[in-house]
Amino acid sequence: MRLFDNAAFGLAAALFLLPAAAQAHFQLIYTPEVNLENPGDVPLKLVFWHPFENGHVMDMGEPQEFYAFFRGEKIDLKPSLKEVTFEGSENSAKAFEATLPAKRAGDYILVAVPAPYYEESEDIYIQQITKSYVNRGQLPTDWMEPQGLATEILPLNRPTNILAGSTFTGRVLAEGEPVAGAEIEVEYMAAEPLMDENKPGEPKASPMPGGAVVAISDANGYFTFGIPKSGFWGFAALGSGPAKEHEGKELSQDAVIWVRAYDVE
Ligand SMILES: [Cu+2]
Repeated sequence: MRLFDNAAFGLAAALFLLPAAAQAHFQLIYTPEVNLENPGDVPLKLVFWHPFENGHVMDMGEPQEFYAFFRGEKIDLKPSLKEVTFEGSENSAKAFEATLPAKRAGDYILVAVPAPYYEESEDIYIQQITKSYVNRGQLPTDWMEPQGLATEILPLNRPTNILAGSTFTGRVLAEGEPVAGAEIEVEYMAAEPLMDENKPGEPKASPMPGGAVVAISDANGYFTFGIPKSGFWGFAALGSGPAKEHEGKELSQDAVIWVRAYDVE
């Protein structure tokens, strides 16, 4: 969802009770285990979804870019992309799977630049430039580095090792500069995808009664959010990117980051 900047659309949404309006879209780059001990191939899923609600799935276009950043170098993952059908609880949609070869120890920053998606209910395009993180061997190497993306959220806490009950701080950037006052939607991956079946697993949480959870970045682009529960948490800065138009329509170029929280046991 995004805040209505158009009163007519707000009214239309209220009249027709569009379910999409109450939910947050999130591009996923998902693998169940982000802390790896041994070298090997890591299976990945790219799904454009409403994972907090375990809701509607959107058809993804073929990603424009998909790579891992490792020790200062890009590993192109596009050749490993394979189209799959993700069967959500409400519908099925086009998604992708891929493989990350994680041979050496360190951080693998996964970056996906999807093709803009046309959202009919809002008559806009959405492009969620997404990052998620895998680490091998507990060795921190690259996670604190910006990736030079059109827009991105820079993590200030190690994204593969967040304590449930602590906080996550991020900084919203557009072309490397901080974005003040960005609207950031916060999402819990309530149902994690089942890797073999291309469908959601059992949800571990219910959707929020008030709809989207939202934070606003401060004057220097920072935001902090208390992580209440273990699992995967996503943050999406809406419209923080420099591109504002695609094929003659409004484009929301968003920055998405996923982090993994664990309980202290
Ligand atoms: Cu939506």
